[in-house]
Amino acid sequence: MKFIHVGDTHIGAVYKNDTRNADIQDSFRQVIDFAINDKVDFIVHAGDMFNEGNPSLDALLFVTDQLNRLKEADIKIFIVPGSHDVGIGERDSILELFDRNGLLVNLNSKRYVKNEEDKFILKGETYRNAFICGVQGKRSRVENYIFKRLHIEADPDTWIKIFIFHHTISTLGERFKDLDTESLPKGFDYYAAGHWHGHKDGIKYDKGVIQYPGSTEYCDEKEIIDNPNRGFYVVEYSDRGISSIEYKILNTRDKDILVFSADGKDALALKTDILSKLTKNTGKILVIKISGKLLGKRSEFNIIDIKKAADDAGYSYTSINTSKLMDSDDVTVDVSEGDMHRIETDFLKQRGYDDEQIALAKLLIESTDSGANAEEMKKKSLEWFDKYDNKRD
Ligand SMILES: [Mn+2]
Repeated sequence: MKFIHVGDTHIGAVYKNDTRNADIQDSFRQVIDFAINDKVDFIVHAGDMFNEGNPSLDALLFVTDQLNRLKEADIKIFIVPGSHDVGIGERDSILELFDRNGLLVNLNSKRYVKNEEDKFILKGETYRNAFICGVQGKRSRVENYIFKRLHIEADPDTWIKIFIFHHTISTLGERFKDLDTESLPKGFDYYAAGHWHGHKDGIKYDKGVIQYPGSTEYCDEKEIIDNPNRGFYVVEYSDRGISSIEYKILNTRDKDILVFSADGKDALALKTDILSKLTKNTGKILVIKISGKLLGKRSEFNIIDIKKAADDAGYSYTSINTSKLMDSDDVTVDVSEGDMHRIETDFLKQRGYDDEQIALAKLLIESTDSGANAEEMKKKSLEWFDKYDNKRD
């Protein structure tokens, strides 16, 4: 028997670039092609099927077509919703629509979960001698609460047990974690993880193994730079348990990552330097990172010209990161002491923002930090406009 473990396919508008959004669909299509050609028994998807919880019609139709291909090939797909699969203000995930139409199995559909006072009772499915269950991802970091009360009604008579989850575990780094690794339930052979877009395999846990396939396409510039490959796993098993796990690399677009220092250059010299490094190509991804201190003003450095030159050279997507580019006007803020509030305010003041602009910036920083929901943010923003906007002419 054989299954595919994939996650973070992010179908939808990840980029403001049609070619890249089509690439994201293409990677998903490659996974489905593989599943059909290789006649796998089923697929487990670890969440973030879609990039937005309210996907566009284009994204919905694309996924419907691909899931219909699987259905025709008699390949079931089991999934838990990821943090992106639930729309803001929605109770259910968009995946529920596909579940009700028989195109996938949402393992966090109501028939699988029962939330009691002291217990979160979770059922799963037995399919092709595998027991499969899972816990969906949430946007807020309250997961330990569910996991501590988790009570799984597992089928004891299967060859293997698979647990799907959509969280970044502490083993990957305390800073990013939304779940302590030890909170994961014990007794599973395969932990099909999602949420972390990097690829990480072979994390031993209890008698099983935790696997992160990563996203099937680069979802931002950092992923393009940090992780060389995108892919998914093919897992084989028998009555003796899991016999092999293979990482399959997806075909993604070629890329150029160019790093520049502005030190000792004026805007024109920096631009000339960058343009000289662009080469003719047919549709590569281009990431440009610029750091250092520019002679003169940063505003004299025009990234539009660079983007235009990159388009002309044939690049299909260009990202220019100037967040580490300084100029002679740039300020430095002492961060050795004091709280974040003071550091942020000092920084914004030194950059020449007025009190009113700082108040809005602080409001937005605060709202995102506290994981405020849409309603709260709307309320706070309106309060802000009431307070400041009527002062405008
Ligand atoms: Mn994701």
